[in-house]
Amino acid sequence: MSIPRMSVTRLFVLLALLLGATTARAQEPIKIGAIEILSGPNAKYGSAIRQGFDLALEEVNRAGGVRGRPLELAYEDSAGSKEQAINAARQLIGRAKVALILGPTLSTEMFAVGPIANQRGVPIVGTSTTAIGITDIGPFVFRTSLPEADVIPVTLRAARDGLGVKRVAVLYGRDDAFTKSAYDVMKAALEKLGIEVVATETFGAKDADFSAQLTKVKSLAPDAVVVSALADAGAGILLAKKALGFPESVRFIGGNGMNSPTVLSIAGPAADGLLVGSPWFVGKEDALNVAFIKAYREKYGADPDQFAAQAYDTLKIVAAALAAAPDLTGDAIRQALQNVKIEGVTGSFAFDPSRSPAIASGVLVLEARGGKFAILK
Ligand code: 1QQ
Repeated sequence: MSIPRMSVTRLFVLLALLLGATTARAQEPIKIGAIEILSGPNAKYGSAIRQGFDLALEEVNRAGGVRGRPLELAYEDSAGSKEQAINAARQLIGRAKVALILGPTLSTEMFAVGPIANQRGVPIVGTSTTAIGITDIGPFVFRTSLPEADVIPVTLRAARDGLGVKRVAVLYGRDDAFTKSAYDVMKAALEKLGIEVVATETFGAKDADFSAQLTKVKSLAPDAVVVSALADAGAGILLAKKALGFPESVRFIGGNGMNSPTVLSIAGPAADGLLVGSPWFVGKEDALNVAFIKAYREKYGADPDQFAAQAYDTLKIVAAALAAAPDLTGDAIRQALQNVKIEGVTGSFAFDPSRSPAIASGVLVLEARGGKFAILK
């Protein structure tokens, strides 16, 4: 049987159209969302996180994307407000229909947003949420950041054993979930280590004057001052202690909020001697980290910080889970996250059964000197 000429042409057109449609469908992006603080004082954290995500996203897409499709990341700015974070989650889940949410930046925000994502069955992965109880929100809530409970005891032990710290004062922010939770961790760790607490002082989220608390602390002559604060308050406390003439031998010891290099740039020489614990350090010499630092410097013209490094790893963790999941339902992604194992710039990574990092052994104690963090010797 002979096929008329026109029909053959039509057949080709039809085939080409079909093929085109199939390819377009195959290349439709997989959409995920991120809720981060991209404006306001705590944008120091959120913009570092965004840069880490964007670099990893570029690498994932350059290597062919996920399931043969590009990965697309939609940002929502929470500006550090719970209400804005909640609206962002509703927008990402309800309208953008994302497969998964990254963030939010602060534990305080996760306690507001996590229950919504969890209730809607959308996995949510915090990269910087370190408070106690984050993953207790529900089975769809994950975090890749080491909880303060794993980090602070290591920092305080190093201060006791390496620097002879025996008597401390504690200063913490009383109205943020992270600063309060880290205080609870500090209190318990100090007790366990047999370090005496000579005073416990607090401050509010908007406070900028810490001289009353620090004047009292100075009069008690502690060996060190343990501080649970976000970056601006942390830097303000360091500036105030310098202005009040604290002896340089009195160490200030911070939690995760003070791991941002912006604390050092705001406080200047007043930050010298500050101790923090971190799962990552810019000078880590393994091949993955060296390549990360190089790519980050090329893209942004600056060094990454811990928050960017954790975000970079998290995007890779999430891409691996999205690739491994049998389908892209929330439940399949949740289970795939639970089984993911990768080598990242912060070390080997897997989630423990309660969805926090399984490996907590890589804590490094860092000391600020001349505007930079270095490993405490
Ligand atoms: C938290 C934190 C902050 C310091 C993240 C930026 O650890 O809110 O849990």
